[in-house]
Amino acid sequence: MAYQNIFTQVQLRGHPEEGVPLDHNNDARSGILGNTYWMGKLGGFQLGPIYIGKLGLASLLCGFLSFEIMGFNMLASVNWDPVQFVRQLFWLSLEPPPAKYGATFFVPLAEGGWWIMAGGLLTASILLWWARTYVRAKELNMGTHVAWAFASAIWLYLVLGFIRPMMMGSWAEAVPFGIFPHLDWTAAFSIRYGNLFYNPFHALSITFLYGSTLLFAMHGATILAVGRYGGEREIEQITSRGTASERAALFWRWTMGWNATMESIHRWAWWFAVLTTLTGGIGILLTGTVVDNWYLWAVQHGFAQAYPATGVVDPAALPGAPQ
Ligand code: 07D
Repeated sequence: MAYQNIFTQVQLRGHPEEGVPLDHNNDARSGILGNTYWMGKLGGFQLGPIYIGKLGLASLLCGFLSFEIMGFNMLASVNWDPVQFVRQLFWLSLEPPPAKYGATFFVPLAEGGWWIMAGGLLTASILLWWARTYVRAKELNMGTHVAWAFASAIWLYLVLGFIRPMMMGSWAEAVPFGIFPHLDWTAAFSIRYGNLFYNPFHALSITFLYGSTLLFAMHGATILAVGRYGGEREIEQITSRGTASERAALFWRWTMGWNATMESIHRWAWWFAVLTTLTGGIGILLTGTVVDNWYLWAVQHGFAQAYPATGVVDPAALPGAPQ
């Protein structure tokens, strides 16, 4: 008989798992929606119960409206031609108001008013979804770690689309809605502010982004490697000797002299993920507000070299140039 653990490719079809009951009647969760073999290949084979509730419904509604505003504006931009809409979809855009409108909320719809509306609804949708992750965790007597990690991503989103544009006094600084347009915006932003690679917070954000993937790979691989000893029961093995956890810890002490614990590795992962967007948001907030050109900033602080004199004058370095 083979040893089975939660990683073993066996799909038990028994009584459906309804989840713990809540201790009040305000429980808006659905019943079990079904199960499929293919979902079971990726994770749990059971679909549902799902909890929509008031926050979830309001969030989905705002998200849907925002998505529709973006879609219809893009459709209008190709003269309501559905074929061109599909062909050009990746290039289509809903742009924020131009600089002449500054940071006012009163902008004609066709000149960025729709962008403000779509952005406001998207923000409402995201914040309502955040509240949902917080409230659901509380209802289950869990910690709120997921909600706070999500909040870090929302911080970067808000800096990019709202806080920094308001500080710069112009909606035109914000990101357009569109697949390639938002990527073009990213490249243009980097060039406009003197190459984002010289922004130390961008570097920090990349460190944590890449670091997250590395840590995730190391932890995932470690647990899979000791799965045959029940390594998936990682937390309960922290204090038990002779277990999968002890092997996993010894492996890392052998190969790099030190090991995270079964608890601390999850804190490492949480912090790396959270710091990606936390440092990223700081970097974007400083751009154009405190630092106008990251390359010149880096030269000034001695970690980039000045280009040899070419006779070409950098207009940004001239006295009286806008800072
Ligand atoms: C963006 C925010 C949270 C998201 C939320 C979700 C919806 C869904 C759906 C309506 C991801 C909202 C949900 C909207 C709506 C419907 C259907 C999280 C986000 C709440 N960079 N770069 C980063 C690298 C360069 C630039 C971060 C690498 C160039 C700009 C990261 C390279 C240029 C910005 C990173 C590289 C440039 C960044 C993002 C290499 C020009 C940012 C972290 C190897 C291309 C952002 C400080 C993240 C930032 C950012 C990586 C190069 C520009 C670490 C690896 C030099 C303008 N870059 N980058 O998790 O924080 O994003 O910068 O070349 O704003 Mg960069």
